[in-house]
Amino acid sequence: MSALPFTSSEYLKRQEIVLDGMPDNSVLVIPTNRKAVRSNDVNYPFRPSSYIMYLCGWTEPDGIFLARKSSSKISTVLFVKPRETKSEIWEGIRVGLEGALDGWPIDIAASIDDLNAELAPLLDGCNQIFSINGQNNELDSILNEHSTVSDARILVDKHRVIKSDREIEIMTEASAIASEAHIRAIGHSFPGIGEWQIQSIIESHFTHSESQWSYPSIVGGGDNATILHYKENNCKIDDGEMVLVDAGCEVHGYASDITRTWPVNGKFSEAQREIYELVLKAELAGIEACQPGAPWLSMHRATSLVLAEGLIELGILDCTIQEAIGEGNDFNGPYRDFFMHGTGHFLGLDVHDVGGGRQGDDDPGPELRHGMVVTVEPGLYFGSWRTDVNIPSRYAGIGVRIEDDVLITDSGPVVLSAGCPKEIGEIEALVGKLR
Ligand SMILES: [Mn+2]
Repeated sequence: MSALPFTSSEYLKRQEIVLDGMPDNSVLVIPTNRKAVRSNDVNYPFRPSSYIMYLCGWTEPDGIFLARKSSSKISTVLFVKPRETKSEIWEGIRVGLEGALDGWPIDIAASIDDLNAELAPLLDGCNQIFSINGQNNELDSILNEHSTVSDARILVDKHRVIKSDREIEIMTEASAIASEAHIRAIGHSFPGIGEWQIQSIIESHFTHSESQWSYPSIVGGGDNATILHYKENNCKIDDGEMVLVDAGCEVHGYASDITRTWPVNGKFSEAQREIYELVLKAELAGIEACQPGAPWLSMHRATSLVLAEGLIELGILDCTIQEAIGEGNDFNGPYRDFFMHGTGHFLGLDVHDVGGGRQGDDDPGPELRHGMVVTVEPGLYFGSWRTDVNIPSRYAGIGVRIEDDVLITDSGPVVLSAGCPKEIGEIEALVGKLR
């Protein structure tokens, strides 16, 4: 038997609710991700498709989940690689057909090696096919020959965005592991530490906790903190500089996503403190805006108002709040020179999870609802290297982002990453103290 993260009945409920959205005599076909070659016979680490994990918990490479609805009845098939000792000696022991049938929430297991022959009778009599194109070329061509293929993601995404109690339990664990990793990184910091050394502290804690990163860790000291998707992690961080760490892990495929920023010498300078306190105030306002029934953009509006007002107070912007926010309240005014990304995104099986528009986009997005998990992550960035805008010398080289993972509930926001310190006093008390 397998040890899947969810009960069989939870998977069956997901299958049922997704197929509820399909017409009678239609079929849902969900391939997993392909293995990707790194060089010669070495592959990149395999990561299964979030959709196949969601629907049946399958994590081996080479899987296709199929669910057919005919006469309002659901039947499911999982195509897997059959057992084969000669390959298993090299690649590891497979679940195989018997194993899949025994441990996974499906009706029938079939060999993926016979896909063409096995698929034909299953597609017979189906008027509509829902699938995800571009994952598996062989599958795509078989399906396209049979009929036009509609995008399966819209059927699944609206359910994936609402998390069950068990999903929340797993995401709470992922947030706790990432919180502890950040605490260790803060506690081991010192002037002159390498960005890569902080990365190794963070990621070794992920591994130690039977987890792994959910996206490549960003560790940016000084000006590197002003590069939003900085990934080199190869500079030393000098005395007097801050470091921004954006790192999260995954548990059973579910992501956490946390950002903290701290001075490597353990003491915020006056200028660093001014920017940090402003971003923290914006983040708290953003979390407070995470209420059920609130429009998607309400978090972004809340953080933006605080940041725009603060930028004026600090003399960085010389205009009215209305001008800072932008003409016609478009939240596209000059405050965006220093806060150029969205306030958050959905979080789940994907770190930028399904469910709707990203904040800062024009898409008004969905309403927040009980069971959704979002990130709240305002920031301010004053890259000394910028040529597009005047960077006040007092703040040059400062980049601050603070990010937490927030569960929307009917009784208000619950911060899943609350174990990770972010108050100035807490951070100053922790830097270097675990060395
Ligand atoms: Mn994020």
